[in-house]
Formats: sequence, C-alpha cells, structure tokens
Amino acid sequence: MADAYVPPEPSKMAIPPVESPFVKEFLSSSELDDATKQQALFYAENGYLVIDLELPDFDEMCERMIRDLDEHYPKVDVGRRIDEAWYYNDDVRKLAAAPKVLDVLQLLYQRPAFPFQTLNFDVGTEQPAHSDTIHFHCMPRRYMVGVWAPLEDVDAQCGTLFVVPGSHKLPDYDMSELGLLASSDSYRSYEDLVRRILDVCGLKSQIVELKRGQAVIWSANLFHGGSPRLDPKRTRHSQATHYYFEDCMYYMPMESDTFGGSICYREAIDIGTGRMMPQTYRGAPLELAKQKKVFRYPRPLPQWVTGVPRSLKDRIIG
Ligand SMILES: O=C(O)CCC(=O)C(=O)O
Repeated sequence: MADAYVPPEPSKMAIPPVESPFVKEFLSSSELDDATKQQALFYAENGYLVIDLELPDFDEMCERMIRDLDEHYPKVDVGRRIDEAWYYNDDVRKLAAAPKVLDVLQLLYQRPAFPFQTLNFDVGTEQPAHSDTIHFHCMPRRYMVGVWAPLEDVDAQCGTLFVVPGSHKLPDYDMSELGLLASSDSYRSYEDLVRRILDVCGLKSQIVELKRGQAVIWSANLFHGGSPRLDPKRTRHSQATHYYFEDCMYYMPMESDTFGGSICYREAIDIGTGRMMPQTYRGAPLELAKQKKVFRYPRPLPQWVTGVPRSLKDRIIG
C-alpha cells in the first residue's frame, strides 16, 4: 500500500518567513509580542523597517569614525566611498555587528544573520534605484539584507537614502532576464530598465529621514538608492552594511551566468567574529576551493580572520 500522503509544511520552505506568502500564518502562530508582529508585518508589506540601534556611546563613536575614515576616501567627486573599512576600523566593525540589528534579523528571518560587507560614505551617492540582488545574492534566495545607518542626522537636503516601498515583491531580476549580458558593462542599461519598471508598476520612491542612532533595514530585493543632494555643501556620513544568513550558498549574479552553469561564488566573512563562513547548498557543504570562479575579499585579509581554506589563501580567482 502506498504511504499516506503527508501534506507539505510551509515553515519548511526555503523562503524567509517574512518574505513568504504564509507570513501572517507564521506570525499568528509565533510567540512574538504584538509590537514586534506589527513591525514584521510592516516589513513584509513594505520591504523596509526603521529601528533604533541602541549602541552605547554612539555619538562619540560616530565622531571618531568620521574623523578616522576621512583620509581613506578616494579623491574623486562622483562615487566617493570606502569599501570594507572594517579591515582596519574597529568602529565600522562594531556598527556592522550591532547586536540590535542581528536580533531583529533573527526575529524576521528565523536564522542567524552575519555582516559580510561594508560601504562608508561621506556625501550622498545620488545612486539610481537598484536591488542588491543584482550585486550579491544567495541560494536559497532572499536570505540577504542591507542596513543603512547615518553617522549624522539626515534629510532631503543632504541626499539621504530613498527606498521604493513594496518593490521587494517584484521578481529578483537577473541580467539575462532583462536581456542584458551578465557584466558590469550592462549596469547603466540595468538602471534604465529598473527606472522604467518602477514607473510602469506605479511604484514610488520615498526618502528615509533618520536621526543619528537610527538605521533602516531593507530586504534583499527592495529597490533603493541615494536621493538628489539638494544642498551640495552638506555631508552625509553613513555606513551601509550587507548581511547574509547562515546555511546558504553565496554568489555574485553580475559575474554569473546561472543557467549557463557558470556561477561566481563569493567568500563571506562574518565581520563580527572574523570567521570565513561555511557555505551549504541544499544542506550539503559547498567547498569554495573546488569551484572554478570565486569572488574573494581583497588580500591580505586582517590577521584576525579565521577559517580561510589553505587552497584559497594564495589562489587568484574570478
Ligand atoms: O548610500 C546610498 O546612497 C546607497 C547605498 C546602497 O545602495 C547600498 O549600500 O546598497
């Protein structure tokens, strides 16, 4: 006799609970308090959430970061930013690993999150709308978020961040779906298409005005960017940190032809602990050292980074 049919269990799906069609079901059966459930529902609907960071001595920390990072900004007018300042700046690392952020992400995604990448800015980027899933993604999908924390109060005048509420529900397009080559040369066309997609879907951007000490979390596929700098004399000191969740495989969509079988995997270091994170695909370990194409962090890594496979230590890949 055939085994009795066992109906599938939505909580076992490889979709973050807060991004799942069953989000209301998950929340009603969870033990979260009502205020947290409301926040989770807001995030599920809109794709972003403003939180208080609750970091001690944050004013002093921000002033120190602004001062110490100054010499590291490239001397260019457009696209000025510092990649991976956590290599040498402890405050950047501390902000990236803020316990409150990790707690909220655990509540929303029901998995441990870890910061793997930072960007610091001294002025607004005026960057057109984009989804981070075009830059770095993972399998299962959408286990990635961005968190943006201003180091000073920010508003429309300084070109604060904007988000496009609800846009996270669009497909997480890759370059081939958009009819483009998977290459950074296609990025301008990607931005043009995104603008037209958001327009035709009637999705409107909204600026995020924040006080120092607050941060905005956005989901993997939420479209966002930098609003125009209405007062070009204003600074906009800020840090964007990107987070992955454990037990995933991490990769670089713009360097990959996923269905053509060419995937550019990426290293993922937990900036908080300094551990090179293990990766899995459908529960089985994924060995980066055996992959053809791997995006690596710039070498040399800080000495406190651990768990780097020997074969990855001196190989130039990607
Ligand atoms: O800071 C900004 O204006 C944009 C940041 C951003 O798009 C990102 O970090 O993904």
